[in-house]
Amino acid sequence: TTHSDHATTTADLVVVSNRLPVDRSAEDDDWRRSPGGLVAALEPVLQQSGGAWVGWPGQPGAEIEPFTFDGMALVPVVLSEEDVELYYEGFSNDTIWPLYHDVISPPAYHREWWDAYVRVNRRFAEAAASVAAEGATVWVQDYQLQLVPSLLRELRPDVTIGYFHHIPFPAYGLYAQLPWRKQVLSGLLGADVIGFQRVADAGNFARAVRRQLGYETKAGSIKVPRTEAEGGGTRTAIAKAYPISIDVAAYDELARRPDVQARAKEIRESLGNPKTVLFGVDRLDYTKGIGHRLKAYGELLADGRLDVEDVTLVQVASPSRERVAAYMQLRDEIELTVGRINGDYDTVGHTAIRYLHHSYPREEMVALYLAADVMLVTALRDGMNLVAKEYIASRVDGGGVLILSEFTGAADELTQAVRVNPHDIAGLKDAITAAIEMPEAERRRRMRALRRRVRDHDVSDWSRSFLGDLALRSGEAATS
Ligand code: GDG
Repeated sequence: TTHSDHATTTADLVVVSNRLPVDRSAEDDDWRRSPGGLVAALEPVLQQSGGAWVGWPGQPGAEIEPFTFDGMALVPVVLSEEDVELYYEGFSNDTIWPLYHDVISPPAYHREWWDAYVRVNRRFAEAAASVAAEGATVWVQDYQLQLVPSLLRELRPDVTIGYFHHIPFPAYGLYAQLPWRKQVLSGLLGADVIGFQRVADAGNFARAVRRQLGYETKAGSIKVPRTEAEGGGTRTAIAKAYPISIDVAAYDELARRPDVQARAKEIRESLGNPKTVLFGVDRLDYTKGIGHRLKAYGELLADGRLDVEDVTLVQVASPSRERVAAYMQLRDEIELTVGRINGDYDTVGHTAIRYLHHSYPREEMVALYLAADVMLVTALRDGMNLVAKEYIASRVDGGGVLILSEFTGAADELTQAVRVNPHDIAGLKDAITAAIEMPEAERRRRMRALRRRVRDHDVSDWSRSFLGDLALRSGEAATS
């Protein structure tokens, strides 16, 4: 066979994502498992099946041989400085990301970025092809790798291919802007199962396929013409929603730890024990609606509906994509706004906004969740939003109120949250005051329902359900 040439070992299950699930420590050069739910969900599955993970190790230019980590075979893909700039920062994060998030920031279309995207996607597909065993299952993750499914299918018609899209898939009228709209759809359609966060995302995708490629789609089944090499005729690809979740048990366990609970108390004390702590935590990204949140909060202080002696907003903005111009500009805007609000309303003993442009360990995040009376998730568009689910999973005390934007994937599931349209500043202000004043019984009733939902759908259910559907497809392919 052609596919055992490049790698000494092959795997029956291969995950492909832009980043490998490890980071290299600056101190001792050792690999550490990256934080995050995807790794937590897939690691046990890969360990059990002797699986492999293909991805970029995070250092430009680094040529690293495949190695084993925690029972997984890790297969590094090389990205040069230029690849990072054109494929990753350019096409992925300055074309696809803003376009797929409803053009909150204008997407840039550059042919050199597209060329790099094609080139790098081919490299990922080749790496996956070289490590996949005969008849293996390959699971491709996210918008940086939309061409990998079809490129891989060309190289390896024997493998079953899944793709999961972590971000929104936009409405047709926006998607149609993309100069390479047909190529991207055909790239995705190389997969047997194409997973989305929301039913609406799967619907937007199917509509784009109908309009751009003219393929027949019916309730998420898409008839895709086979190439001559595949024997002609058609095959069926499935486009369906698989809402992602978090490692609920891990958050539950952390939130019950006495040291974490003591830290939550300490956080409130260090803020001067305000009556109410409002909390937001986001990557510093223009999709997260941080500016809208600050505007509403600033106006509530200006109106005298909130008093800085009683309320503090803690905003963690973790550094993100700092070399992309739109992110530099966003940081300037947010920090100007925070500075203005604090300058206007702070007293010597109390601050309106405790702004933190840092990343924190998960323990500290959970302590912050426990310290927060009201959690603010005001994204203008978000595939899912895991912060909302983490807050709920951390509230082992049954307290806390979640304010949740209706433009997040999470809003489809978390129906007992206080729902907001972040563009409606008056409505957002009313929601914040309603959350602060919400009677204890209602708070607890809502949180109970939210906790039930999150507990019943954790991230291992997500991967099990996706891989289960993929296994059904591979069974059908074998019998057809
Ligand atoms: C994409 C989609 C979809 C943030 N700051 C710190 C920190 N975080 C963690 C959060 C959470 C994660 O990062 C962020 O996840 P989100 O889902 O909120 O947002 P994106 O990063 O945009 O993720 C999104 C997701 O993929 C999964 O499919 O839900 O819609 O955009 O886990 O806790 N974690 C730590 N310190 C920080 O300072 N430890």
